Amino acid sequence: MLPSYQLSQSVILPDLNVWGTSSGDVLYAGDSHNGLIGSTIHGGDGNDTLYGGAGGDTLFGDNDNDVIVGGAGADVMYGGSGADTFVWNHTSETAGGPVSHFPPNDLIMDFRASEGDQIDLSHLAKEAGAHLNFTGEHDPGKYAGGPGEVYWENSADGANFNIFINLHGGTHVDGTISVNNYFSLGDHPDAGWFHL
Ligand SMILES: [Ca+2]
Ligand SMILES: [Ca+2]
Repeated sequence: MLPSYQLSQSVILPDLNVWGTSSGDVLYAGDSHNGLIGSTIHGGDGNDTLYGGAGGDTLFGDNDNDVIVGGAGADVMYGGSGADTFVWNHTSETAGGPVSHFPPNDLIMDFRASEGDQIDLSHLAKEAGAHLNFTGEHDPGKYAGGPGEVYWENSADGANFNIFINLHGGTHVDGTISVNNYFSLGDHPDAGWFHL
């Protein structure tokens, strides 16, 4: 049985399981075990802000409008109900880089555009030296992207949308984020999914 703690606001503990309260919390995963083991954080009710640690964390916003920042490591994120925002501050936080490489990518499990969920990549503009722009579905005949391009394609098994971030143009993909398509109900990534 892993330790579990009930937290009030803005508490940092090196724990593996963190539960927020029924109001809006700011919760940070600890980097215990040198970040090799990720944490599990539940925001609970209220508009919560969740920060993952260095490891591969499992983050649940739960009810209401949450902000979820996985940080480093391959994180698995659930926004829960409400308009949730998934934030990346640097392409290195996307963990996977090109999707064919290990470790696996960050994964949003329950993205619902209809609830107002958003993927916030606006902090990557500085890294790119320019604003990012969404260019839609990847054209398989086109191997090189332009600078600042964000585009998507279906994963080989059809379960996920893989979203690619190409900061500087050319064939090198700087970051990859995956979104499970179970809740998309035939929808696919479009410009409205992103804050760029
Ligand atoms: Ca919440
Ligand atoms: Ca993390």
